[in-house]
Amino acid sequence: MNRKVALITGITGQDGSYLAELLLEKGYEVHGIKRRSSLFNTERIDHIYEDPHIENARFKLHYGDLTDTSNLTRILREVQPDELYNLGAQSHVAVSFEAPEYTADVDAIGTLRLLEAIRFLGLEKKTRFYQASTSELYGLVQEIPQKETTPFYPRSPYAVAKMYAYWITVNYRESYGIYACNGILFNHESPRRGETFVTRKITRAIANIAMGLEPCLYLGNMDALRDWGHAKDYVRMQWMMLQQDQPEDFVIATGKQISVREFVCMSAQEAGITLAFSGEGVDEIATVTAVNSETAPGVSVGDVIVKVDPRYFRPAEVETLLGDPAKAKEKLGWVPEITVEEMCGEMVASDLQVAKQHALLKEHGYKVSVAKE
Ligand code: NDP
Ligand code: GDR
Repeated sequence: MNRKVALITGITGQDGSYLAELLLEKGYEVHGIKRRSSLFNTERIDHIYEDPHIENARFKLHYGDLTDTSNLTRILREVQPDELYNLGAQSHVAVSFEAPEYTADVDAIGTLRLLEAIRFLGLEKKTRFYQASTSELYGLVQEIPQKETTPFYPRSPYAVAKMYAYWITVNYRESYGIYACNGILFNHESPRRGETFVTRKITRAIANIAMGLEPCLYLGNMDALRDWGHAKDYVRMQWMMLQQDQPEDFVIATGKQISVREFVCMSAQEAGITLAFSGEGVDEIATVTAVNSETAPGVSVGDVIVKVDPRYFRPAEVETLLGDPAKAKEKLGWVPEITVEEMCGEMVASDLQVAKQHALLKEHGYKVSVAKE
């Protein structure tokens, strides 16, 4: 049978899990690279896992790491992918200030390692390459909204590493004729988003606060503006980019932006909590002004449930990002289908479900620990 073969780095992450689902639905054989970890780290893909003993299994995992050249080359030689999606990365901007060298190794040189493996194995004409580029490349924005031609001005070790990855992808396309493209993706979220990114941190904390499991959410810069979309819409576009006749780079965004503060209000509202913000800078707080006691039994009017903690400020901040997805719409017919309001609703509902289970356990005397950064 002649089915397409895809290899995904970062398959255990948010995007990797949605992309793997999409490709399996499309009939691909999907291979993924997962890191060795002392605990299972496959929660996001357990529902699509196939026992390797099953004949003709279409979903296969390989141990690997973007810092390990020989391992990546061996996996590529074994899998011989038609499409290679490089989604693996140390993807947290704030963490990249703490671990800049590691971030550069994984996010910048890791990309080079994959492109070199394609070349070394003579797969230039076979393997199409997708690079997970980012709106963080625009950093200190030079133009509003940002499109494919907007100059870059990265503002973190993460963004600088991703800038190398962006250009090495372009360079290998131009130098060796590899079908390689960059998706310049603006922030995208989902119930599977990592718990330390701001949207998920907010929806998870609001759910826990609503159920009386924690008292307060601590945030950094609440003025930051982001163009937030849904990961499901964005992985569809990753696949579409590799199906064109010619490789090109595309901005993927919704074209709308809201602030972190607005996302907090939206999430609280989803849980039946109305908030009023007061104070400025590090003294800003959010107080409950109305509450539906059925949906948020753990909260009362007058409670202060959001505060600022300067610990979450970054050495250099990206204040505002707003994408222009016109090229993606024009050339590929791509438009996002899920609004930020719908996405927020889905995330809060999912986190409330977990919080309710935890509250029930607590009520019956079981110890419940709510992991936080
Ligand atoms: P996640 O952080 O959810 O997933 C990152 C993945 O990379 C995980 O599977 C992780 O493994 C893996 N990984 C981390 N370090 C290594 C390593 N050294 N070797 C191999 N794998 C590694 O990110 P997202 O799914 O949100 O994002 C996917 C990609 O898109 C990333 O490259 C990110 O930088 C980029 N991006 C994301 C955007 C977003 O808003 N989500 C926007 C623009 C770009 P493990 O599970 O073991 O930690
Ligand atoms: P970002 O996402 O840095 O845009 O990178 P994140 O959700 O971490 O931050 C968005 C904005 O919110 C502000 N913020 C906080 N952020 C976090 N994480 N925690 C807080 O407590 C907090 N308070 C305020 C941040 O300062 C920032 O301005 C994401 C990642 O997925 C990258 O991999 C990807 O490339 C970009 O999106 C596009």
